[in-house]
Amino acid sequence: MAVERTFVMLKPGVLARRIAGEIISRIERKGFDIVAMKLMRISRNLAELHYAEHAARPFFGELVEYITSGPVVAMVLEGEGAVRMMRMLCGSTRAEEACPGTIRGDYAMHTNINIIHASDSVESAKREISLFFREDEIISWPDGNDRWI
Ligand code: FUP
Repeated sequence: MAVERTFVMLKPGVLARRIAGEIISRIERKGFDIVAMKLMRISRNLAELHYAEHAARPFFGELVEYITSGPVVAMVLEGEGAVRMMRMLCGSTRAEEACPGTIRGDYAMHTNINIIHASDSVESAKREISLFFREDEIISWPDGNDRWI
């Protein structure tokens, strides 16, 4: 399977609940390479660009308000089939449909504050990564990095 990059964001509720470490731990345990990560407060403009596809939806205002309400952790993950793999780890968008064992299934009660974002395709990932990171902020893991474990 091809190595892909995906964009992941831990939403403000994660930082507010002090569970960022737990969520990042699940991502690490699964085996992704974290190739970029930053704590940031996103602007309204960036939030609107990121969620542009939902601009006409009734929940858009609330979504932008939530995502800009406090710090987020933005990440780029790399791995074989990383886009689909990370979506599986997150679970369904809708809180009531997210299976136990997934991040949303285990941590989210409400769809509108569903804890985590992960790109839904390789194309979305490219667009989202370029909104949040400069190319020189993304690192490559050296071959043979496992010798330090
Ligand atoms: P996902 O790709 O799983 O994040 O899902 P969507 O792109 O469909 O939705 C993006 C965000 O919009 C969700 F994370 C939460 C919010 N949303 C709602 O608040 N209500 C909805 O009915 C659907 C999405």
